[in-house]
Amino acid sequence: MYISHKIWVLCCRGGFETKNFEVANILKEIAVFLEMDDVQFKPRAYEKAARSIEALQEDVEEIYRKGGIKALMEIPGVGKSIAEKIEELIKTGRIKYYEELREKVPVDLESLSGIEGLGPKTIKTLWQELKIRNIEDLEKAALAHKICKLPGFKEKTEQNILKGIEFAKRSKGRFILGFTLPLIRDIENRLKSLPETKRVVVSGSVRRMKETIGDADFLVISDNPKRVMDFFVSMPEVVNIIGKGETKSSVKLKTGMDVDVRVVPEESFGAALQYFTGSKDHNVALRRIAQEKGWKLSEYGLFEGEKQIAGRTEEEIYKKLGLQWIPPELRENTGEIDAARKNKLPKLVDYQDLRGDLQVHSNWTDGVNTIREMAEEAKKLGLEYIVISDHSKSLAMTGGLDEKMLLKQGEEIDALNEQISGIRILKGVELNILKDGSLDISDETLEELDVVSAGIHSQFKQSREEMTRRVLKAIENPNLDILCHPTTREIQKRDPVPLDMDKIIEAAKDNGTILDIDSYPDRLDLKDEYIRKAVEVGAKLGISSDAHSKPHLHYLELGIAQARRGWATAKDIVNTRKVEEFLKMVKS
Ligand code: DGT
Ligand code: CA
Ligand code: CA
Ligand code: ZN
Repeated sequence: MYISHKIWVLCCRGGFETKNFEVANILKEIAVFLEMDDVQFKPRAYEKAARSIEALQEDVEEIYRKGGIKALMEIPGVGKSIAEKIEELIKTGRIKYYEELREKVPVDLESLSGIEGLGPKTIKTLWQELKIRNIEDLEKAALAHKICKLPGFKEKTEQNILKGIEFAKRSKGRFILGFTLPLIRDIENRLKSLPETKRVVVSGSVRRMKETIGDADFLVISDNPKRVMDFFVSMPEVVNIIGKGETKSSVKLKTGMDVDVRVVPEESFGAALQYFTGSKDHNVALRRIAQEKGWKLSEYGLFEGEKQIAGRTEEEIYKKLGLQWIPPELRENTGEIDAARKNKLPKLVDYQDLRGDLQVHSNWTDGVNTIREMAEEAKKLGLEYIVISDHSKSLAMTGGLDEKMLLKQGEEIDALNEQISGIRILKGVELNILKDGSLDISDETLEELDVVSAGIHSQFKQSREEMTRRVLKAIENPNLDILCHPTTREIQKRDPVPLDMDKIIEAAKDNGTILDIDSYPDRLDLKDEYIRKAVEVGAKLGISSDAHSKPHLHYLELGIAQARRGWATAKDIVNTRKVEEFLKMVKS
């Protein structure tokens, strides 16, 4: 069982600003600055700490307040030196070390390093040679063919930079849900803790659990809207009040994201929730059904003439319209309304349904925590098993394991299973699918493991035919159990590799290979459309956190949301099964 929702409520207390986002961003930037100067190891350490902190359920400032530097050092990946820098930020509002690094290369790192293919070294060179500070400068220089004239740069580099800029423009103004959710839930809990609020709900794309969101839309029931609005616009992370009224206010946060709050009457709450949850296309279709019946549907209710006939709850609105209540994750007008009319909505996999996690990394490779720590944390979350799937040898940058190390890790897992009760640790690996579709660990060794996963991690630039052939070959390998992050996309960063997904899904079904839904916030790979195809075809699906430190285990929630948006039921997801049954499915 996975109890994410309960955990959020337990961990997030209200009343103060969440520093996590700011801390994580600064640490990530320090990593990039250090990499510019060829510093060894440290960049990875800063990056890992940042990745842990952005996934934390608790505010770092609160952690510090309660336990000082020592408590900070218990955050996975945070050592003494990083802890001291976080302390400095909390105490003084700045980190001197970071400011000194910034002075040397004063560029807009956050946006520049978001461009695919623009590594730290390149950013530094572009600053030194062409004084490029931000994306506008970069675009100008590329269009004027100034970049390809620099030593070591090619025409091709310039074209890739322009492509990267296009990509960044397309995703501009949207935020990756998983990285933003901790802050949104913190605000939600602060609003809930006000004596003046009777109910607080997030609607919009957040409630639909979309991969990225434009803004967050809160709905509130309150007898004293003025107090709620006063509180809302004076939250410490607000940088700009876009509008403030009795029933609606909008603010911009430090993170760049807008948040709306609407106070709505209790008797219209369901109608408002339905309307502001959207999607717009879903709403338009619903309104048409109401019109066909001679009624009118708005954010105030369902009306027959002047008389409100539904609106206090969402359920009564859908019911009046002759529909089953539709889970928010399905509300995209892609067939859910028809299904609801016929009483044929799938019973979606629930947020409590996962018993196992199919991809967990440890400090044997590029993870932060030990196998024991990961297992104990997973057990706390209610999981019954985890697959330890560290990287294999051809991913040298992660310190990937070779045959000998994998067998040695297996011995440690055997020992841990003896020592720890209440959770089973399975032996796995995340192999690299090589250019020709072969795997990088010998069959003999793979036979010793419980679960074998593989994915593409390099050589993304093949033709659609080549890439499809490569992945098909892996799927057909009898040793492979799970194809992980099948399209290898990274949201807002990298397009999926070109693949004939119909063929891949068919082949996965025919070979009994599990298609993984990687829950990491900027992966969410498979995406909803392919999940739905896999469900229709009857291919096996799995959900994994891809955790590289303890806090990342919470990301499973996002993978479950993704599965729900792909219309998957518990039966479609292999790791809703008990461990013995799961292992039987893997081996069949
Ligand atoms: P976002 O913020 O871009 O991620 O996406 P949403 O879906 O949260 O959109 P947002 O914040 O603009 O509006 C919230 C909901 O309000 C939206 O899902 C449906 C509803 N809504 C907004 N504009 C319209 C509209 O013009 N017509 C209808 N029927 N509904 C609308
Ligand atoms: Ca929204
Ligand atoms: Ca909005
Ligand atoms: Zn991977």
